[in-house]
Amino acid sequence: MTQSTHKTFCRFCHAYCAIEVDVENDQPVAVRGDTSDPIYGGYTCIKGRQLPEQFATPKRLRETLKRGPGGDFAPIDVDQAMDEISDQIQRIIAEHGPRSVATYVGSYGYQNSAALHVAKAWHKRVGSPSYYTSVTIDQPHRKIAQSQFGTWAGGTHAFTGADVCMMIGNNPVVSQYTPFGGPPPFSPYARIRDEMKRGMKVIVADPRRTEVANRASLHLQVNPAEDPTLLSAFIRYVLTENLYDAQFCAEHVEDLEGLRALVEPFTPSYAATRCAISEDDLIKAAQMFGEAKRGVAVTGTGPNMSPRGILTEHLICCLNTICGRVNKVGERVPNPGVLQTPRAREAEVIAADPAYGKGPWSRVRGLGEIIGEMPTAALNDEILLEGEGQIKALICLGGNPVVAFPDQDKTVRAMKALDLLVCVDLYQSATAKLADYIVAPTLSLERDDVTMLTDTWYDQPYCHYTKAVLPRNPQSREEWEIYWELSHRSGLALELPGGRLDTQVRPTKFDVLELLTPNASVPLSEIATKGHGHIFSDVQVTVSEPEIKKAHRFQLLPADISEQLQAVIGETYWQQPTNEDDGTVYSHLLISRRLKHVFNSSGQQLEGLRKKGTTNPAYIHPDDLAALKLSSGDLVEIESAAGTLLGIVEAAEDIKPGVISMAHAWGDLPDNGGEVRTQGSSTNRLVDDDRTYNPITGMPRMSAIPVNLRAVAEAVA
Ligand SMILES: Nc1nc2c(c(=O)[nH]1)N[C@H]1C(S)=C(S)[C@@H](COP(=O)(O)OP(=O)(O)OC[C@H]3O[C@@H](n4cnc5c(=O)[nH]c(N)nc54)[C@H](O)[C@@H]3O)O[C@H]1N2
Ligand SMILES: Nc1nc2c(c(=O)[nH]1)N[C@H]1C(S)=C(S)[C@@H](COP(=O)(O)OP(=O)(O)OC[C@H]3O[C@@H](n4cnc5c(=O)[nH]c(N)nc54)[C@H](O)[C@@H]3O)O[C@H]1N2
Ligand code: SF4
Ligand SMILES: [Mo]
Repeated sequence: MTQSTHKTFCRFCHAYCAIEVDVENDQPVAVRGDTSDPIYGGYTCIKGRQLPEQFATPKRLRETLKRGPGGDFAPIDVDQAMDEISDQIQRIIAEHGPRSVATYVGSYGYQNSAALHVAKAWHKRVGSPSYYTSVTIDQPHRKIAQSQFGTWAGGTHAFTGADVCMMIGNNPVVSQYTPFGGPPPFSPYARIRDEMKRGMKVIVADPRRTEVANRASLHLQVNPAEDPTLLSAFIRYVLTENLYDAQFCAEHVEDLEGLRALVEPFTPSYAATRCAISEDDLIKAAQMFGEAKRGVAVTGTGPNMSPRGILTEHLICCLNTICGRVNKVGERVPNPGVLQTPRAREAEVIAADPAYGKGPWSRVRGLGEIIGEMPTAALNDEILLEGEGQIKALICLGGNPVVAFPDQDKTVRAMKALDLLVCVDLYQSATAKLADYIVAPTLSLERDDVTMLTDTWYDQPYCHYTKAVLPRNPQSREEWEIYWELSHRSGLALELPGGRLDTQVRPTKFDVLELLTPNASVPLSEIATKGHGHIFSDVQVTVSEPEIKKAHRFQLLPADISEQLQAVIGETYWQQPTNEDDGTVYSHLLISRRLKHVFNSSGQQLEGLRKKGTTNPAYIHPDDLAALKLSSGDLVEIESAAGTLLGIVEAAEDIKPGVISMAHAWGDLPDNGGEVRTQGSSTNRLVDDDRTYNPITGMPRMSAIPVNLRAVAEAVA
């Protein structure tokens, strides 16, 4: 028997915890946190510790499957599959044009450090704009808001060392995710605890008393979808109480007086009533935030899935900026990135440049490219709508549209309408069941990777290059390799930032990653020699005076922000959950959340994780449950204007009355009903995407969905 132990990092989620893996006879047998790692210090979670089961489970695909004429799948040699897929794609491009071939990169595309860039390079090379990712149904509103607001070249305050952090609709203790300025998503609980010990105040605004709210200095248990109200009240408070940075505003901000006038109606008492929180708490929180010197407010998926995501993100930019929460001349940028191309960190505004409205255009709903990608909320329509530009083929890299996309029934129709659906997936997921080919992916432990995605998420210049821990399954392919296979067969060379990818000889992962990081602050070859995670403390950057002052200003009132803020005043969700389109009233608002033991739809297959739950319960306050004459464990039908789902109710004291909290990406194909207790159901059955949606991202209301619920007899299930 051969035995060995390897240092690597976990890629079950994007936290990339440094781990040690024990391997016996080429099989992983145990995973532990690497206590010697300078950032992670030995942290792991229950998901990462299941990598041995993920390797061993018979449910996992070890070879590529092809759908036969009868509809059943049969194994096919991977090279043969690549020949066939390449032929079909070339034929579809010749017949329908390059736009007809699309990629959707889902969350496991992001977990491979080369996938996004190589897929995008292929799309550029063949001239297909049809490049979609999960980001445009995640938190695209943040980047869009920032793009029309302007950014500070010196960066905004980091979490570590700040006096305050306000988190609005994110829960990093469970999700291991926060955008810049929130707790770094690496053992976040320990980070919050340490900073609070030092004196940081933490404010959380969430309709649920979340794991992070439990640790906060102050929890505002707000109504869902009231984030613009809450933030407007905060802005009004810091302006009226003179807690803002007047000097910074005078120099760098446009339209301060206009914003002041617009937030005037959002008095503490009005906002507290709408948010259904105490006025005293709202004032205390606004004061806590305003009186601090360092630290920012951040958001997460909650407000991004709720209506007015761009407005919420914009108001976050406004609040942080008027309080001057940016790195000023002489301050260190805690982590400029190890793999990034170095750029000037001057004390000035990079001018607003809206990341939308320039095309290429979608054929539906007036949508267009956003943040350099086509909007995923329009992908189904682009497949279903006949005519020039119709999408005929889709390569789905580690994503699961059937449970993750808004409007499940439409998604199923779209996936079935494709001439070619290729899924690169570890399992026969709800989506992969509809595929023509399911390609077995190379497992994370079988491949080299570098912490590219998280490069600027750390609060220190940390980087980890890992070599493969296990020998590669020769019948598998990496996500990026699918595009190399296409390039190899068509002779179209892919251009990466550092040069051309050889079409003839299969490149190594290292070759590809090197071509993706040609101007890294530390060369990849040096990072790779470490063999473990390392802080590259020489990567030091300090904010400097601009060499030539350009005097750009932050835009406090770009685009239709004034109109939107005025319209917020007329809203009535807080009085009664109402469907905007026809005024129908409902009893509850259903909000989204994450569960610790799964990563979206991943992990639901593993016995070690199923012990923690085999469904996505509809969590509801016990008083609401009693009023509905329901008990925990009852089967219910939840109904919105768009559809219904079967769910299992569960009493939870931490949910605000009037709210139901339910995780997304559960369940199987919708006609596979009756298995809600063992598979859960998709909350995207309650969402449709062609009535009320964000006019820029196309995202419909995926949280704060007005719903009714009623008991159903078990036999119906
Ligand atoms: N209503 C509602 N809808 C939502 C959300 C919400 O909060 N509410 N959240 C949205 C968000 S933030 C996101 S990111 C999307 C997620 O959308 P997706 O990324 O499309 O969904 P996942 O369930 O993460 O899909 C991951 C797929 O990868 C497969 N997989 C697992 N391991 C591997 C691997 O090693 N390699 C490969 N190639 N595949 C693997 C899994 O089997 C699964 O099918 O959903 C969005 N949808
Ligand atoms: N364990 C685990 N980790 C994950 C995932 C997972 O499925 N499981 N998914 C990953 C993905 S794809 C992403 S994008 C990240 C997301 O990371 P987060 O954004 O931290 O996601 P959540 O934990 O769902 O936190 C969203 C919070 O918003 C609240 N909320 C819902 N609607 C509203 C609203 O209208 N207003 C306010 N203020 N709050 C609201 C919910 O109660 C919830 O607590 O997590 C990632 N990490
Ligand atoms: S938080 Fe858990 S799943 Fe995510 S990288 Fe760390 S160990 Fe893996
Ligand atoms: Mo996400």
